[in-house]
Amino acid sequence: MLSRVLCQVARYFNKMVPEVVFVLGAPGAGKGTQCSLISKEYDFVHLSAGDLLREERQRPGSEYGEMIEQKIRNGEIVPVEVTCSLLHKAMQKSGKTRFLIDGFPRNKDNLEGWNREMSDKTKLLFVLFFECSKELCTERCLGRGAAGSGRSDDNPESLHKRFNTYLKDTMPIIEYYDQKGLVRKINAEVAPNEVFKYVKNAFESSGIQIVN
Ligand code: UP5
Ligand code: MG
Repeated sequence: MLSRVLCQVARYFNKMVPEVVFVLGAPGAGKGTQCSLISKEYDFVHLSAGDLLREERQRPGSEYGEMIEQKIRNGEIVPVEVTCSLLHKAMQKSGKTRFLIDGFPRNKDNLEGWNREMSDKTKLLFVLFFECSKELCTERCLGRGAAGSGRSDDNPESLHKRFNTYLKDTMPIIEYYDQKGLVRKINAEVAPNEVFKYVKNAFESSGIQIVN
């Protein structure tokens, strides 16, 4: 009897620990598109680190605005203290407990900062990794830029830098999680709805149910 009660208490407190899925992949691989689809069917809040940084850049009086713009335009990565604090605040503000963290952690500084500040406050479920060729990703981002995305990094020069950063800094992070058996690789070269079918398989095989 006592052990059953203790088990229930443990489960209750476990549920309180926010659960996160990191969503990684090259610029234009479809992270944001898939996160929107996931958050419609699953009980996960989509938090895009890039969107949070772009919002902070626009916030009147932000002490980081200029630095963020410079980093984004140059395809460089913003110091983790800034990004992690924006993510933490957004998690708290949502009042929810399950999060898709889109586009983070993307380098060693991000990983170490998250591990220092957040890893014992959260549970990492797995890492979704969208695999897509450089050619296709570039075509998608340039297409989005031509269609008026307004993103200061959807141009050939910034894209070249974003890709270099992705290969040099982000791939080692994906490999780090892969060695821990946490990476779910997704073929992101097909149409969005087809990609989403693979995503659903990944969620299902991790025991996560559709809610809507
Ligand atoms: N599209 C999507 N899926 C498609 C499909 N299957 N078939 C055909 N077209 C598809 O999609 C990109 C475009 O492709 C869209 O037009 C879409 O319709 C189409 P999207 O879903 O936006 O792809 P995504 O992978 O999200 O691409 P994004 O450009 O957002 O990726 P990045 O990782 O480059 O951008 P992010 O916003 O995460 O980061 C931008 C910058 O912010 C970074 O370079 C960095 O400077 C900074 N940053 C940090 O410093 N730290 C962080 O933690 C995060 C960001
Ligand atoms: Mg995105």
